[in-house]
Amino acid sequence: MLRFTMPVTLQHHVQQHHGAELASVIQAIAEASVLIERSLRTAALSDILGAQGSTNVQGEQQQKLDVLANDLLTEVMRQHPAVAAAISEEDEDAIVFTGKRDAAFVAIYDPLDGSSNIDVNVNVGTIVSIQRVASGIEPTAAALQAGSAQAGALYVNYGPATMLVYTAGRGTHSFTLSNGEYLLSTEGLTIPPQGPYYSVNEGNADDFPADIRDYLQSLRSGGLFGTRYGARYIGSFIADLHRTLLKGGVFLYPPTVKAPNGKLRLLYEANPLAMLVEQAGGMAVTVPMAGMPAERILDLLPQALHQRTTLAIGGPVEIGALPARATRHLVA
Ligand code: AHM
Ligand code: MG
Repeated sequence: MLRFTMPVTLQHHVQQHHGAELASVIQAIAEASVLIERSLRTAALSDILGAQGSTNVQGEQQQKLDVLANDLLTEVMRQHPAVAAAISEEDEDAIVFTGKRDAAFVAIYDPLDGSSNIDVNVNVGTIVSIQRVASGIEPTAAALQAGSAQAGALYVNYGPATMLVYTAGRGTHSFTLSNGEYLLSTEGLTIPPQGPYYSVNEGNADDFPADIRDYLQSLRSGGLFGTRYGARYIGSFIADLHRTLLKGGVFLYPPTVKAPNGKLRLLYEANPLAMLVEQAGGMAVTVPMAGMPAERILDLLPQALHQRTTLAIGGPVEIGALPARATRHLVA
């Protein structure tokens, strides 16, 4: 006999497990992402592809869709009574909303990650970290708490299907956009302990620390685990991470000569994804130059909103096998 089960909506899921206030913030972000998704779907038809002609605080060229996604998310956050401030990768300073002294959260986001891939119709994503504002704390100080204090984190992967993956500290759960609504796909995602792929920009390999080059070589040759790893690199963090979360393996952005502290941003990219991956049984650590100890991403105390970090993130087997200097106080 066929049984019909009601699909579980995102809002219902968050509300049931984490309360109404956080649920309404996550739901508002989800609604903004639906509008971003619509713009992406028709961008090639409506003159919103291509460069805006401006650069952001990171000195990167902004795409029109970067600006559109940023404006949209910021407006939605401004209107939400529980959000005290918006902190965006695209804006130099925090946007602190007036008249919301008791608001419980700050929203920290990369509105459209991987936007250099938009013009070639490759996945892009929205990433959001939600920090709690303790009473008497300025919103900017709340944003500079360690990643381990995050109330929640989510990303939206705009792909053949649009998926939203969130955690609020009790597992990592995925939802698929269907007729304007996110419906539960998988409750309690678990990253495979070991996977078939490594993901890194190998064009930078000559710059990597020698022991990281050796590590990658031993994944390729099968010398490390007796099985040869394949390479996958899209160049959109969310697309690379979504695959890593589902299929297993490891994503790395090690230090390079051009980016000695890594390229990815701690607040907008590394922290939210570290929480999502840890909640799914994975790990996320820094990849310092040889001789320096690695640290758990979620333990880092941010010094600045736009701080960058090196990153290795993925399954416990691959992260645990990183060169010893990089994991010595993390692995028993
Ligand atoms: P963005 O936030 O400006 O779009 O840049 C971040 C992107 C990530 O999506 C991706 O993982 C990384 O940059 C790729 O960098 P590279 O081209 O150096 O490999
Ligand atoms: Mg970006």
